[in-house]
Amino acid sequence: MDAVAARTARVAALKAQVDARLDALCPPSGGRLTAAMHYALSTPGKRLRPLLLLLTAAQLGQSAETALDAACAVEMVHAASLVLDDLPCMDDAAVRRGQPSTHARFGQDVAVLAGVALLNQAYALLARAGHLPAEVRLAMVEALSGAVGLEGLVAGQALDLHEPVASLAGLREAHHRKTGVLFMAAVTLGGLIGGASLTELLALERFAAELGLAFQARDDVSDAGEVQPDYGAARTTLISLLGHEGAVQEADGRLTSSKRALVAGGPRLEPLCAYVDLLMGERRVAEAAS
Ligand code: GRG
Repeated sequence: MDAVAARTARVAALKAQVDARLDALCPPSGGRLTAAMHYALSTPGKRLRPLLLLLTAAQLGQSAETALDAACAVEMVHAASLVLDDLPCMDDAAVRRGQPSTHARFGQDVAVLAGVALLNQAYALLARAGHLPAEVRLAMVEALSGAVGLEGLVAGQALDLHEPVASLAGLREAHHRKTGVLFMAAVTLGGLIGGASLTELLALERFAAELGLAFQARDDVSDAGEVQPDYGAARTTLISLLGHEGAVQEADGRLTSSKRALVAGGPRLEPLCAYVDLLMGERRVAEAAS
């Protein structure tokens, strides 16, 4: 097996561990609310955030088992954000991950409760990770709740709904809050579990912030080739601000910067560079998993 195939197989195996643990942590039995939570978690997502966490922790010498519940906590926050984002009062999306969105399947009332419950279960999972020192658990809760709150997803969503962006700086800020902050929390949790130094933690944050911008830039580029939902007034995107070529350059540049940040973080982090393209190119991972 060559190195690329080995990495692809490793990522697919980690993803399968995340899927199985989420299934165990949030089984479908118990009623309509737990069924909705299970549904929101089990629709086919790429599991990018837990993979970032697990690969970071592994790079710092920790097993997948040690970091698995923290990885699931991050995915629960992500799933909660998608459930809430899809609601009619937010982005009003009937389909998520190729399937009916959670409110389309279970009703809005249950979807709101499922999102809130997933969020709380995520923090509880971190607090209860008794195999990790209390100060690590506390730092993890602080990092993850910070990524959700007034400096993260919630604030980003409020801006998205009520203050449409028009400038490049504004769009980057929105992209950062939508994606970068949770990527940052994922690698920070991996770093905390792995006992990263301050220099390594800062490098990981920089890496994830750049990766988040690359991810969103790629999203704008690929969305531009698809039929878009009718949002009324046209949305500002990297394509509308920079043109197609400019948006592609932005994506490539951010990806390069993300790898540079890892290199700057030192020899323990540098090997993560080899996984960046793999994580950004979902197809090979999905194929290896099937
Ligand atoms: C209280 C958690 C919480 C959130 C409230 C609704 C909201 C505020 C925020 C939503 C922000 C949002 C929808 C961000 C989108 C992020 C994003 C890039 C989603 C797609 O990520 P992928 O491609 O998705 O990793 P999969 O489906 O593969 O997991």
